[in-house]
Amino acid sequence: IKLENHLRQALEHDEFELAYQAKISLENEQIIGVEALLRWHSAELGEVTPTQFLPLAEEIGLIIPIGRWVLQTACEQNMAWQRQGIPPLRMAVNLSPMQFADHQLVSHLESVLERTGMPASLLELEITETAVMHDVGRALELLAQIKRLGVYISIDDFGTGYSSLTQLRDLPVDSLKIDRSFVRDLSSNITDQSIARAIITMGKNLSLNVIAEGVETAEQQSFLREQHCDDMQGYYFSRPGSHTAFADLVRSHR
Ligand code: G
Ligand code: G
Ligand code: MN
Ligand code: NA
Repeated sequence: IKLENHLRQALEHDEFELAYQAKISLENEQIIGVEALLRWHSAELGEVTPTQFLPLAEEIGLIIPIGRWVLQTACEQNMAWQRQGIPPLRMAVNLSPMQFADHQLVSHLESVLERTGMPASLLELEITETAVMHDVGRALELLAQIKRLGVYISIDDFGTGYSSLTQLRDLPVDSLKIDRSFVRDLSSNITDQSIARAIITMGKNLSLNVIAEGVETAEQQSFLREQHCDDMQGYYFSRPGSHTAFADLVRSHR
């Protein structure tokens, strides 16, 4: 109850912030995009992590207004960076299952893009494999609508759900994000190596971009590069940081 009361006030008290983490090409180590990650600095509770409050936000429906704030803020920030001379980058935003089920999602996406002036091609939505596979029929229809806007779509936490090859073939998505749990022990665990290799091969065969998340070591990066994984994301290259820290990273990395 306590968490719920604070969470209900967090938006109006302006307690949310976005952290930004780079996505890197494995081929040339260029920054190819950025993911926005929600942070809650609660006046009463201190730092509360998304894993602590997102399930509750989802349960009580607050994820809808919070998710709208995230989308609007991320798009505004991306345009602000461009005005500061940062080259155009694709901005990824996470969508929870309830947001994905929201019938106003597409019209809301359209209005945020219009309001912020962000080109649809610079927006990426990350949707978990579980949310997509929960209702494949609806996902097919909704993803097709989102693609018609020109928005880029990724399947997050890939490998943890139960997609079949056939389902994946029919989904209008652009990218697979290999779940962090398969990357963590990549240097030592032969099973995880096989899984990562299988996802990369499958992605290639379906003409999908494949990105590995949670890359923390040079060994993990080398393995992924040898397997021709397209991109990576993780603490090894950069941790999520403030919008100023991210702008500095982009400038210093060129
Ligand atoms: O950034 P961190 O590792 O704490 O994120 C934990 C989880 O919270 C991840 O599963 C991530 O996808 C999710 N998450 C982070 N930001 C958002 C957001 O803005 N919206 C939604 N729906 N999930 C988010
Ligand atoms: O589920 P999703 O992929 O959206 O989760 C992203 C979360 O992963 C973010 O909360 C981010 O803070 C976290 N993260 C990003 N890079 C790394 C990493 O290299 N190691 C670990 N353990 N977590 C990471
Ligand atoms: Mn994500
Ligand atoms: Na993920």
